[in-house]
Order: sequence, then C-alpha cells, then structure tokens
Amino acid sequence: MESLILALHDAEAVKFGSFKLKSGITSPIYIDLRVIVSFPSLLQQVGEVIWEKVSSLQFDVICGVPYTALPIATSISIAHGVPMVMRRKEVKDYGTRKAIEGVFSEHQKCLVIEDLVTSGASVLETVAPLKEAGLKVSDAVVLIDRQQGGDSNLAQNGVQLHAALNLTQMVEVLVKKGKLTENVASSVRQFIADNQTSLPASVPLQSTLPARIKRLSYGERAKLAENATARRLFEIMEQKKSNLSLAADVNSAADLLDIAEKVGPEICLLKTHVDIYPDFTPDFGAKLRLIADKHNFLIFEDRKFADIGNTVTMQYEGGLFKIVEWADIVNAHIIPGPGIIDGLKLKGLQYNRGLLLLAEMSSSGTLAKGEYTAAAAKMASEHREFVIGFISINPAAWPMGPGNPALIHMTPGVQIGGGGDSLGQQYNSPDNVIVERGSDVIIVGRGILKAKDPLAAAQQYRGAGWAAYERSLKS
Ligand code: 5BU
Repeated sequence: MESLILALHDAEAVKFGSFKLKSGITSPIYIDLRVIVSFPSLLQQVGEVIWEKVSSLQFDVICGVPYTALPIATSISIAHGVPMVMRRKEVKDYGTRKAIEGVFSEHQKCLVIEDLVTSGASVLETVAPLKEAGLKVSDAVVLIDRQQGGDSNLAQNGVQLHAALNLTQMVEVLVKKGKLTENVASSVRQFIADNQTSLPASVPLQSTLPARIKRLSYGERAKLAENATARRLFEIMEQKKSNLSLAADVNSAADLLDIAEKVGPEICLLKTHVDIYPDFTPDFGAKLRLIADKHNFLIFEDRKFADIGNTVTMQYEGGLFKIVEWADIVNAHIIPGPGIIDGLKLKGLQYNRGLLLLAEMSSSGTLAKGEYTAAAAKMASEHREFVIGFISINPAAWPMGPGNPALIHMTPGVQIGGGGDSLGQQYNSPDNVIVERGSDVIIVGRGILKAKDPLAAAQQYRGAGWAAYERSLKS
C-alpha cells in the first residue's frame, strides 16, 4: 500500500495545497486519478489492490463508473478474466438506446468499480441503469474513499462500499515518508471532519432506484410541494379524480372559453396558447379565470419562454397578454441557463405562480434528451420554490427516474391510439404515459378537440388517465 500511495503522489494524482472545488469549497487536497492512464504499471497496481479487496465477493460482471474508472475496470477484467459491462454516460435518447453495453443476463451480479468516492452520488448514477437493465448490484469498490459520508450514503441505497485506501491512511503514509508536513495532514483531517456529505434532498434516495419506487398518491404529494400552485394542482387532481389537461388549441378566444366551460368539469388543467387567438381582448384572462374557478381547474399557458432573464420578466408580465395575471403555470426552455428561471420567478412568485421546465419534448428529432434532460432536472432541484415540475416524455427512463415526488411531470403527445401527425408529433397512450413512463398529467389536444363529441372524448381520456394512475399506485 505504501508504495502505491507514494506512486500516486509521484504521479501527481494526489496534490496538496489550496484547491477550489466545483462546489466552491476550498480543499487542502486534490485528487485526480485521470492521470493514471499515463502510467501503465501504476494503473495495473491500482487494479491489483482493488482486486484484492473484493476477491472474496461473488459477482459475475464488473462495471467501471465512467470515465476514470473505465481503464481500471478494464485492467482488472483482463488480468483476472472477469467479464465487464460498460455504462454509457451519454445515452442519446433515454428509453430507446441501451444504457449498458456488453453481454449479460438478468439477475447476474455486477460489482461497480470507482476511482474515488466523496458522497457516492456518481456510484449511484451507475448503479441505477445497471439495476434497470436487470443486473443485481450490492457492492461497489473504490480505490480511494474520501471519508466524507459516501459509505453510509451508499449503504442507505443498498450498496456496500469497499475501499482499498482512504484519505487518513494516505496522509499518514505521506507524513511518515516525509512527503507531507504534519500541519498539512491535520488540515486534511479537519477538512474531512468539516465536509461530511449526505445525498442532496432534491435526489430522494428512493428515486435512484426507479424500478422500486412505490408511487405516492397525488394527495400525499400535495403535502410535499413547496409551491402553492403545485400544491393546489395535486389537490385538484385528487379531489376531481382527474389527471387530464386539455390542450385547448382552438381557433379563437371565444371557442376557447366555450370549450373551457364545456370540459371544465373533466380536467385538472387547461393548457392555452394565447397567441393563437385572433380575437384576444384584455378581459380574456379574467373571463377564463372565472370559468377555471367555477370548475376548479388551473390554467397553464404553454408559452415556452426561451430568452434571458431580463427579457422574460417583460414577456411574462407585459405586452398584450399579461400572462402572469391569469396563468397559474407557464413553462420555459432551459437553453438560456438558470437566469430564465430567476427572471420568471421575480414576477411569478408574487402571484404564487409555478413554472415547468421543458426537460423533453414529444416531437420526433427533439434535441431535448440525455444530458439536456439531466440539466433540466438539476435546475429544477435548485429552484424548488418556483419550479413545480417538467414537461417530460419518459421520466421513468431518466437516470434518477421521475425524481422528487414534489415535482410534477406533464406529458403532451397523448392519444389513445398512439401514432403521430405529419409534422413530427408523436403520440403515446394514457396508460403508457402514466404507468410505464412514470408521468403524472396527460396533455391531450386533438384527441379531444377533433373527436365528434369532445366532451365524451374528454370523459374517456379522463377515465383512461385516472385508471392508469390507480394502476400505477399498485405497481
Ligand atoms: P395534440 O393535439 O394533442 O398533439 O396537442 C399537443 C399540445 O401540446 C400542443 O398544444 C403542443 O403545442 C403541446 N406540446 C407538444 O405537443 N409537445 C411538446 O413537447 C410540448 C408541448 Br412542450
């Protein structure tokens, strides 16, 4: 072990000084094990110490956490003849592309290999798709445990961590060998004590194992929501037994008010595109609100804001439409970065409004997938008081699953028969959207509007959506 610790130090995989970490915290130690690919004998040695740590465990395949642990896992695989699987970090399109490459069969046991563990979050990001693919994962092995709570975070998620080395041990050896002063060593010890991690509350432990989540009822989720509009929507869904949103893409404001009055009793949410009504007048919002209050549904203006924070504040409250005054919910693209959320929040929170982020889209060829979707999930978790959820297509296939149950998933592109239109729209059935894809609200437009009897169609969609929800609670 001593020779390995010294070799890591010589290779500058472990450095001491003052380092600003991604989180903004200043650390007296910096570990970057990516460099070991430049030292083949060191890489081999790393593989060997890891192997010794787990040679008594039972497993069928190994999987390195991308990227740094990939060469380590490869080295172990070759040296000990144990087959490897590989997790794709960039799954191009959740749900359609394989997240795990390699040959394996369901119920085989997989050992996860990692270079460095701080909180354990990145190990869990690899564990989730492995489990989703049917593999069993109960152990992970790491070269260096930073001793900042990763082992207990992982244990809470059913993964036992085995560590070849830990920071205290490394510091001790380096002091003994004259590579480090006792002063620096004690500042490292202090850093460890002061920087214990627990997994962020925005990533509930259960959500890392989507297949195992017992879904909570809308009523239970109402209690978890921080935002007043999210709370009300969950409550309305529960009271009315409806998870149906009508996408009211009609030809005029008059038609919109008409259909809102007609199907109002069936829906929890009315989705508008206010800029398509040629007869819009300033009293539109007040009129729609009256109908919404009468039939107990919320209003979602599908505005898809996409500009910088300062501009969206004006678009949200100003212009002809004064959206903030009448729409409970709006949505935004995340392409400009988090400033768009801050801008909308500035105006929206005064009215207790809520925001949905476009994490995915229903249209074919959409670019909102993979890491883009993951970025939306992260932004939502950082703006919990205002972001109430997502436009999503397949949240069950996100690496963390649908995530925090306080957040709501709404899915457009819903028709009972499936299919699509000639301009790229793609449809899934209510059952598929709610049960398999893990969404909460079905957004239906032409499936209702183009039916011979829109009210009867709305009742049919409402029934299908609710039956799917009740089934999802049991699964
Ligand atoms: P449809 O008639 O059920 O296809 O209408 C779908 C509605 O949802 C329509 O208003 C779209 O603007 C809206 N929509 C969508 O179809 N796909 C998306 O990804 C988003 C919104 Br975001």
